[in-house]
Amino acid sequence: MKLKWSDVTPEADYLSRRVFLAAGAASIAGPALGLTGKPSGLSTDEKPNSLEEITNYNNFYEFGTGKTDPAQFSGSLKTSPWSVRIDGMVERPGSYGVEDLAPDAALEERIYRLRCVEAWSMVIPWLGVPLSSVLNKAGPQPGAKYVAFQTLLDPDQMRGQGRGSGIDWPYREGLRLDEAMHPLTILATGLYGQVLPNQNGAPIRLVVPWKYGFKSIKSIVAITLTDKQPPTTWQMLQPSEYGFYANVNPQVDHPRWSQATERRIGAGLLGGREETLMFNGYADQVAGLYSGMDLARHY
Ligand SMILES: Nc1nc2c(c(=O)[nH]1)N[C@H]1C(S)=C(S)[C@@H](COP(=O)(O)O)O[C@H]1N2
Ligand SMILES: [Mo]
Repeated sequence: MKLKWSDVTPEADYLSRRVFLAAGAASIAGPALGLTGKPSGLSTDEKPNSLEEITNYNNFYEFGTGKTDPAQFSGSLKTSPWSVRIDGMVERPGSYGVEDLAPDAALEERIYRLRCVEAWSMVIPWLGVPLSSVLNKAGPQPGAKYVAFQTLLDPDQMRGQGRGSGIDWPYREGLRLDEAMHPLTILATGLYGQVLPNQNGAPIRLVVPWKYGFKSIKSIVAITLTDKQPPTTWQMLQPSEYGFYANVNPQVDHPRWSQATERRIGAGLLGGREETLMFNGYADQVAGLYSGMDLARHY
């Protein structure tokens, strides 16, 4: 299906929500392998969404643009063995196994708010490790300023990567190095005490809770340190609507809709909208990263 800009609107989101409700909660993919994570003071005390909500209302365009497509079609992704290439401006470039980057014994539980640019939100209990611990394994060189990430490119496993999708695959994202090293930024390999379901970005995905969800790239195969701001998928698609920074900001509207409020998934269609918080509620921790920057210009 060819992607149209008008597909990505709160209205489209509402329509796919109705499909979701009609379809009911599907079973989750992936083994229900018991994992535990050390509790973290960085977790929110808000009530997490249900496993059913977290695994059946997804954005993962590699498997289609509908919210239930990832749950339906991501079973074709083979997540083991899986390695991540870490290269560019690092002292120890190489191919690292997921189990070396995020050993089960090192996992922390991070219950984070997730705010999608489409103006819906969830609370998700991730299991993961600080991205800084992974980058330090490779050793950033002094000149490195940015970190670029890539998702797997394989149309045989990812049906949405077929021709005509309108996206220049693989999905790419990036962070400034100081954002990447921030303690809130994690690589997740699990959620709700189990291995990450494919639809949530197995086997390893980024989670940056103060930015719009599209920054939190799934199923990562490459991490590259560089001294130049890397091209990123949504900015390449529509730079007037999606920027490199993509910090959650209720004062800077999307050109086609307001970002002042959000709909919490699971609150029900009559649940009412909540106010969106600056930096998605993480301002105390991250506002300092952007002091002196015009956030309306660097959206
Ligand atoms: N590779 C890849 N990563 C992706 C996406 C995608 O389409 N492809 N969608 C993003 C968007 S828009 C959101 S909101 C989150 C959703 O994560 P979740 O499905 O685990 O809640 O994943 C992000 N990561
Ligand atoms: Mo999103």
